[in-house]
Amino acid sequence: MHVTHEIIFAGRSNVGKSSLIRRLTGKRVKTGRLAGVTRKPTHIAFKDLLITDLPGYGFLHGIPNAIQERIKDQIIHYIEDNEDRIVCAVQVIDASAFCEIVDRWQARGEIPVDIEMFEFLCDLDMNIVIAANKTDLVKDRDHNLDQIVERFDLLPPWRQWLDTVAPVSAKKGDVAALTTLLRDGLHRIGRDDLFGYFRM
Ligand SMILES: Nc1nc2c(ncn2[C@@H]2O[C@H](COP(=O)(O)OP(=O)(O)O)[C@@H](O)[C@H]2O)c(=O)[nH]1
Ligand SMILES: [Mg+2]
Repeated sequence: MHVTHEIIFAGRSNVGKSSLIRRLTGKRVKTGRLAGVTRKPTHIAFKDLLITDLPGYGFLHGIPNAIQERIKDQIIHYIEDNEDRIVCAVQVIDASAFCEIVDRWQARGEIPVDIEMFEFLCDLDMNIVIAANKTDLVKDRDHNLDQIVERFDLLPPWRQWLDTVAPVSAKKGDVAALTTLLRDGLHRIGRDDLFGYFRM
């Protein structure tokens, strides 16, 4: 069927993009043999809706900087090329490591790649969902999420952003918050018929 809508999953390598898609849809996306080395977007199709698992961006041990930059450029181009059909951009982060990584980049005077990606998606006026994954590893969840939204320049408390932030754990199968936001997005474009493809 001709693809008219798309939901993309973007995020650093190893944050759990592929695991989340598997939990949400019950379908396995092809993954590279080594974590994070998937260079090309991989897809699942439900009728005219495409689910896209984008390559991981950001530093990854053992992969040269030039290649990492090229992957990031490819992701940006992919999103720009398909902008019109993307109904939701899910930006996946590792809630247990996010703040530390962002602060480390900022201390070096660099823009953290996650923040750069978020701003890029905002500039395109995308419907963005931040999927804060690996919450099973986090002790004080509310505090952690407050710290996370602050780094995205969203005013805490995080519960003010329930339409943007979905705390999840792909590992525990706790993805209802994300399913709800994706279904909301589909409902807004009159596509309740696709609800069934996303599990609670
Ligand atoms: N503790 C924990 N580990 C997770 C979770 N989701 C994914 N992982 C693990 O994180 C690693 C990377 O997951 P993957 O889905 O391949 O990440 P991707 O590179 O973003 O697609 C794997 O070892 C997963 O088992 C989660 O919610 N909690
Ligand atoms: Mg993956």
